[in-house]
Amino acid sequence: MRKSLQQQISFFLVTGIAFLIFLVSCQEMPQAQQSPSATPPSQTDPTIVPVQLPPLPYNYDALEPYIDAETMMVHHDRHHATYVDRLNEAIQQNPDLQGVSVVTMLQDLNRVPEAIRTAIRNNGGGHLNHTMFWQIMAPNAGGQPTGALAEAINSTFGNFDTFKQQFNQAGSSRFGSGWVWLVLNSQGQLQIVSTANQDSPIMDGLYPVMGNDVWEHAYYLKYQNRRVEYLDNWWNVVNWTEVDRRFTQAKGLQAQLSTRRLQAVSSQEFRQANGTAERLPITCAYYQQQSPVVPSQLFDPTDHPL
Ligand code: MN3
Repeated sequence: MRKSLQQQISFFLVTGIAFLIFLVSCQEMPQAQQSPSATPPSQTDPTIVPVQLPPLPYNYDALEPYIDAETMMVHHDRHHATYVDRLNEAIQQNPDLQGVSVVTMLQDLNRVPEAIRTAIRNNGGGHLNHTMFWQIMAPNAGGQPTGALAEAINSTFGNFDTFKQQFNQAGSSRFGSGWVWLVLNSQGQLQIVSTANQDSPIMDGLYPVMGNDVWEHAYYLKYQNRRVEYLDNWWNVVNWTEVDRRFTQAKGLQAQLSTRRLQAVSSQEFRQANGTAERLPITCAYYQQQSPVVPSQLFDPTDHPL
């Protein structure tokens, strides 16, 4: 009887241990099977890093009272962060695009696979536009530009006040969400344009010297529906030092390039000349070889961290 009890205990112990081993092995097996294939190649390549959200170069409340701290926090930490997250998600769907700059992709969206084209347009544009936006604002800023930029504004628009008036008019008349811009065009001239949603001027071969975000998320908490008041107050936070740096860089680079190469960006010429290129499968190497329409040096490398 005692022996039988010992046999039963031994039996249960052995069975229990065996069952535990079985359970543990069942849990480890899928991991062991998944690890080589479940990790995307990009995560094992240390040279490929996702697009990063650039830090705000000042405190949330630095632009008070013209732009409130809560708006800056939500705008940077949530809206811009979401553009970055969704941009990375889109790029991960097509590993061949990893390492291709946002600027390069936006310059000819037809070469981006159709399945992620809209995502790249909206979130790549959103990332690029906001990266510039934080830099061209600063505390204790405002006033007027000086030097070559002031001269160019005066010669193009007559005087600074007229320029501001036309810029604000373009911003207030943009229906729905979008941006208003001062750009340098392919002829090296300043021009005011506005774009819908997160479209970037570089999609039309225009260099964004400065731009104001007229999405409601940029002003609604403080100004509600009063976009005109926001547009007026925004001039108090314009960082002319940075805007002037962008203008000087754009002018210098533009001067180095032939007019033809610049004009090709905004015209249909490129697509016509390249025929069916946009239907070819895209690869990183292909893209870099076949898309030299505008040298990436035209754009500020800090605009496109990729
Ligand atoms: Mn915004």
